[in-house]
Amino acid sequence: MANLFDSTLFDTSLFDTDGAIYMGAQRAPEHCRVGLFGVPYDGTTSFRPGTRFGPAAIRDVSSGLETYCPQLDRDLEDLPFIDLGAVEIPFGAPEPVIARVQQATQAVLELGLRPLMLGGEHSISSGAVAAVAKQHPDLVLVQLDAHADLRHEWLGSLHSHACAMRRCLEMLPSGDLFQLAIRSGTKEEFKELHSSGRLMPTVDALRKALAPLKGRPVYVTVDLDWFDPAVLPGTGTPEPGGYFWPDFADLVSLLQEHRLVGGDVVELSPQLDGSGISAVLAAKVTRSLLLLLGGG
Ligand SMILES: [Mn+2]
Repeated sequence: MANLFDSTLFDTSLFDTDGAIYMGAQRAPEHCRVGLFGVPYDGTTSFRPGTRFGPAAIRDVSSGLETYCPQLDRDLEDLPFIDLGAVEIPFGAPEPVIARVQQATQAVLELGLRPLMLGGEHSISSGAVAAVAKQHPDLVLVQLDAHADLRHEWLGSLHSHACAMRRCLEMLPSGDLFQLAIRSGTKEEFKELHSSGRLMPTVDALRKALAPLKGRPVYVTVDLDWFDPAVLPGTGTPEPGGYFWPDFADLVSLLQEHRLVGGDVVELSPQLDGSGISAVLAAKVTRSLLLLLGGG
């Protein structure tokens, strides 16, 4: 496997730098604030696989975007960030993959960088959240998703992507999880969403809930199926009735007022969308999160 790093600062065997790089990124961690990495894994995907191709597709199309974000009035060219490539993972069962993700995220944190992970399926998030919550025990978690992902197990696996948030919650000492505008799940999951007070029906509701937590470290996990299938058809479990760019932009404004310390963008399955617009949307979400992570 190729290794382009010239760094003695960390274990470079954790990452593979074959393939494209996200626009504007560096390959050396010196002077960087944010560490981007991909996890090309779709081992538990229940309906339509293909998220293993997500990180590469996001990088490929990123060069078609501007580096400047008018909403944030920030430019990626002014933000030194590293694209570490893909985490080297074994295919098959999720447990060793999640352990590897935790190890890789830990390495990114030890470099003094804020991690941004590109999936891959949603089950990988618990590995990243575990590492970030170890550094920030008061971490607050915000989830964008069509699905509640609160199952204890699914098809015999504790680490199916349908259990992603259940596993993340176990890694979150504060228990402060906010689930934004979830629109699909079991009756039991919705009962829990309501009784726990974690379901935020709108960005405005989230704004109010986060207001007293200002200053706390925040991690945002973006399952791209939160967006409407009309604008993001390239995902394995599409769910009609979703959201659009202005809704995400509203969230970006909200996150600007908070201390974002990590995040992920998961569940892009680029081969399910021949037009390629899903990957472009995912790359733009990535740009917003990079700029938020690098900004405050
Ligand atoms: Mn989902």
